[in-house]
Amino acid sequence: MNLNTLPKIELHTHLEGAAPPEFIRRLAQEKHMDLSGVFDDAGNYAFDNFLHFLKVYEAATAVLQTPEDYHRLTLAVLEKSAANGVIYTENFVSPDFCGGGDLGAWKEYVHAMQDASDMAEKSHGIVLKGIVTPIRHFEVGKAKEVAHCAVETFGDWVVGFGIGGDEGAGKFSDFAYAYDMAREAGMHLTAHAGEFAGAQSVRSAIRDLGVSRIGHGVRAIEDMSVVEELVERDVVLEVCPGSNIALGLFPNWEDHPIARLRDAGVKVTVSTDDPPFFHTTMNDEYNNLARAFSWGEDVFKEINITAANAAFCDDATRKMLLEKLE
Ligand code: ES4
Ligand code: ZN
Repeated sequence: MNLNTLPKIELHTHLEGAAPPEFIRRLAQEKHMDLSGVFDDAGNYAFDNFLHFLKVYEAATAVLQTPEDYHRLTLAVLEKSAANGVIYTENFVSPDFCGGGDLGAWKEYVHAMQDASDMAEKSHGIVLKGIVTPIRHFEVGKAKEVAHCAVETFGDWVVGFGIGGDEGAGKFSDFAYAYDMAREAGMHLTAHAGEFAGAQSVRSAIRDLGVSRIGHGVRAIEDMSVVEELVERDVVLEVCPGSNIALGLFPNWEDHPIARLRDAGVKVTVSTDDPPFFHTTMNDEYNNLARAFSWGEDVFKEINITAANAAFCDDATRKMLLEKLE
């Protein structure tokens, strides 16, 4: 069984978090920017825990300053994804990082990312869509600005809205207004929950924000009534096992709850989150899951069909993806 050539659908990656370290170093060199503290001696991103990860992430992201930088980033990221068999991917993109929340600037960044994704579709046959992400540990007021940027660019490429960042900062109800703006515009909704916060955060994302998908959500396993709620409401989890293991949520692949959630009837999908930060790729995820749970190609096919059906894309794209998975 060669999982590396299997066509894959990925629903949860942060665009900046997928930046190859050599790409960030090169940009820093070109701009004469100091990135001490970002890399270890081997040249990999270095951090001790989740909050430190967010700091290192922001330090690395600081070298990305123009739409042209994001154009290059998008091409570099999609090339790596395509090399892992990914045929469709949704990336979290942030108006806070792209133009500081200014709508005019954000539109230029979206144009650049969309142009790069058109180029990658032609050269590598991979489709990218954007999910606008408010960063939870930035000021709460910022989320409304971000929602405004999201709504004004919602269309063929910007398709979803999904909060990320430190799950310890604020409550979901603080962001309900921003989510209402996105929902009323017709955007698809997801939220990071049940990663560093417990099962109740998953319930709150479903009830207070009305999301159809959850980023991670794996700690739902701590409360079977939340697992049942996921099943009843048909909520899809964007599970990133390698990320969870790298950040110490679970000690190893065998103890990761993805298989137990799936066995309980929860719709699970597989993604990399921030692949170079967590020393993973889609091929690594698939090969590790196959080894840990004796999953065969049939399970991965089912997971990819789930992902295609849960993708925030238009129906023509979904139909094309489902045909490619057959
Ligand atoms: C995240 Cl804001 C952000 N960026 C990258 N990875 C993340 N995980 C959770 N929040
Ligand atoms: Zn994430």
